[in-house]
Amino acid sequence: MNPEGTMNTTIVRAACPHDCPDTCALLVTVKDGVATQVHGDPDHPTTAGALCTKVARYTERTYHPDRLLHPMKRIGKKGEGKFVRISWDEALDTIAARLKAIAVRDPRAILPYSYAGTMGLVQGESMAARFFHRLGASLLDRTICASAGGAGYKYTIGARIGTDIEQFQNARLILIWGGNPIASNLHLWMRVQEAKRRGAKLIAIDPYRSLTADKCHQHIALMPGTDAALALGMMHVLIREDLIDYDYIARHTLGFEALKERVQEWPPERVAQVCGITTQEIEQLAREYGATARRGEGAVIRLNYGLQRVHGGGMAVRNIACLPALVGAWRHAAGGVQLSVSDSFPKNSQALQRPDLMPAGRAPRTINMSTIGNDLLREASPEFGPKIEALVVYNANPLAVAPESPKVAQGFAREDLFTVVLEHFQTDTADFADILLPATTQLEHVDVHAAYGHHYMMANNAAIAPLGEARPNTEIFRLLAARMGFDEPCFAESDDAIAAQAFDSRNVRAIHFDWDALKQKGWQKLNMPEAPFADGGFPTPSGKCEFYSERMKADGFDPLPSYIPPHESVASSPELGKPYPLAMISPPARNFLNSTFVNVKSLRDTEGEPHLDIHPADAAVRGIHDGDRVRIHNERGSFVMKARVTDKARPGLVVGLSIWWKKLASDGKNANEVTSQRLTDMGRGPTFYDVLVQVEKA
Ligand SMILES: Nc1nc2c(c(=O)[nH]1)N[C@H]1C(S)=C(S)[C@@H](COP(=O)(O)OP(=O)(O)OC[C@H]3O[C@@H](n4cnc5c(=O)[nH]c(N)nc54)[C@H](O)[C@@H]3O)O[C@H]1N2
Ligand SMILES: Nc1nc2c(c(=O)[nH]1)N[C@H]1C(S)=C(S)[C@@H](COP(=O)(O)OP(=O)(O)OC[C@H]3O[C@@H](n4cnc5c(=O)[nH]c(N)nc54)[C@H](O)[C@@H]3O)O[C@H]1N2
Ligand SMILES: [Mo]
Repeated sequence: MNPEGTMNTTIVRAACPHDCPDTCALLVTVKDGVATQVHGDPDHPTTAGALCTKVARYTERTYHPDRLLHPMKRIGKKGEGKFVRISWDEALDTIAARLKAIAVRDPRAILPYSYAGTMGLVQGESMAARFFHRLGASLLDRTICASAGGAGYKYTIGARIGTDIEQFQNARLILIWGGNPIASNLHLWMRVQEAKRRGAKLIAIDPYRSLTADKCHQHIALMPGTDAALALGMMHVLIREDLIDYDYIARHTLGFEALKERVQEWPPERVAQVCGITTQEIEQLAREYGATARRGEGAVIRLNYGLQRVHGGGMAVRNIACLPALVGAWRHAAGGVQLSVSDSFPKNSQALQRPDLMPAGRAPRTINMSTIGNDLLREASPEFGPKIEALVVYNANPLAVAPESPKVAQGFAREDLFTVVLEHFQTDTADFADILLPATTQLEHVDVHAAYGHHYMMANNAAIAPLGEARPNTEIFRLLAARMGFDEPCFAESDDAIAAQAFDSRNVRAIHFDWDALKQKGWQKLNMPEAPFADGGFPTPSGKCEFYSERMKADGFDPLPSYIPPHESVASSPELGKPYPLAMISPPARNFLNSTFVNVKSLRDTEGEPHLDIHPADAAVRGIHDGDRVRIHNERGSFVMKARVTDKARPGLVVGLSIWWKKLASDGKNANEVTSQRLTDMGRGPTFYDVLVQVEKA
């Protein structure tokens, strides 16, 4: 209350920190120091005043009774989740002492483990990265989400730059390929719907009739992991039927003649066989796509990451990224393809993360986050380097999200492993911590954001004071750095000082970047051309869209578009297909954000309990009825879900929307019990959707 006895109400400009393409502009209502509501900023063009159901409930998460509010140390067994409160001094002294003792022997035995719990450039990888670089810790290869597709896209296009979301309403044909924007990219979906109202046709390409596929005019339900073949088939038909743009091809592409020869091998009949769809679907798709571009109308592909979580995921994205150049779709601002636009932002990673602080003279060791299960169980060896002795986890929940969870849990349970977890909540991973530290949420700290689904630099002002004794990630690493004796000036920088270095304002795209101004306004659009490749200018070595890639050849890949079958499918691994005949995918649930929000009761209640969608034919032969509890299993493990018998899952496929907290499931397990640690063709990514299982009544 102010002296007059009325409430002090302010509106604070913030940004949504979550791993989602939309990176919304938020307006936080604060009454007497308490955040009471979070709204989408109506003035920010892509947020347009709308928020998803999760972030609309942000205050429920922030003030959740289970928030971690003070440091704790473990008293029970690893994984049991029993802790007692300790002081910050005791926590930091303990951590510094343990890390110092290990670093004296070999700092590479220490591993940071983080991902995108927050996408903030400050609370993500700034002070933390500086700390681990200076320490000489192992580097983490952050592959768990998008590295396969990113690699495939870059071979073809050069960088993750693509069609502006603000153009999608102007398209006439929209292919939603391996994505479910109603759940995972709501603000793109709003524009896609506007395009639909204006007469656009929407086609979903997805093994599952997702919420989005259900709302499209057409749904092509191919088998998981076969998209590369579909793109080859489309190119075959486009070239055969002369639906291509010779002028664009001649001026802005490389390797057309070789591509033409390659796609001869992929007539629709072969593609139909591989993908489990009809030749008509392939021909009609190619014809509509080619004809739309030929008419000079926007033919756009929203390509998402769902399709690259399989063995050939990198190649699939690479092939699809060839399509717009072949038909000249890039000429139209509402044509082309958007996978991610993250490379549009001139991020100043050097200043934020200071890789120059790494000790000279010894090559760093890199650990792939997607194989953490195996790597925690490895002994020291000349190839591997030292055994992992300490793990510092922040912005991530590997126990729930990393593949082959039984191995991950076994690794985290090692008695000789020292584990620190920085968290908001006592997650599945936190249960394994030796020291558990309370971190602030987005409402309690400062940050600056790039996006991967729009072109705005975003500011996040702190709306409220930290709850309890929670501290920002940056502050925790600042204090640890002091205890380790790191005295470089960068370890004393404030969060505002770090944010002010986030973008390179000498770069023409971020020429307007000024941290103080951004904090005031909340957002600022990058200076980007309306149609990024209308006149070519691809950021590849040749400056062209590379149908043929010399770099791929040098990296040991087929330099032309090809098809790499799944590690596990009935067709590609018939031996495995006998005991485990069903393909399983576990894509995002609408009410969760990966494993974040699973502990918010209202959202969990909306999602129901963990369920598995199975086709009526597959259910019938197993005697499974709707609502039965079923056990899903393979050689790696098993877990239980409630069956939903529905033709949303195509025959041969089961779908378990994810990612549940293991401890909030009836059997303490989730879909990652059965996923594998095998990697993608490119980018060393995980293959979450490349899994064979059997399902039976529990
Ligand atoms: N609500 C919500 N939003 C999210 C997330 C979340 O967990 N919940 N996660 C965020 C994160 S981290 C990411 S990376 C993004 C994007 O995450 P994506 O992985 O792109 O997820 P979705 O948009 O759900 O789209 C995945 C779709 O791909 C389909 N799919 C699976 N395998 C294949 C395949 O082999 N081929 C094809 N064509 N389709 C396939 C699935 O059935 C699903 O409908 O979403 C972000 N947004
Ligand atoms: N089976 C299956 N597994 C998957 C996927 C799938 O589709 N299926 N998707 C994969 C994908 S695309 C991704 S991106 C990964 C996601 O994996 P993660 O990046 O690990 O994502 P989350 O599960 O959301 O966990 C993030 C954690 O960070 C915490 N956090 C948030 N902000 C802060 C902060 O400021 N400080 C600290 N210290 N902590 C914070 C949150 O509380 C949360 O527990 O999962 C992958 N795993
Ligand atoms: Mo992701």
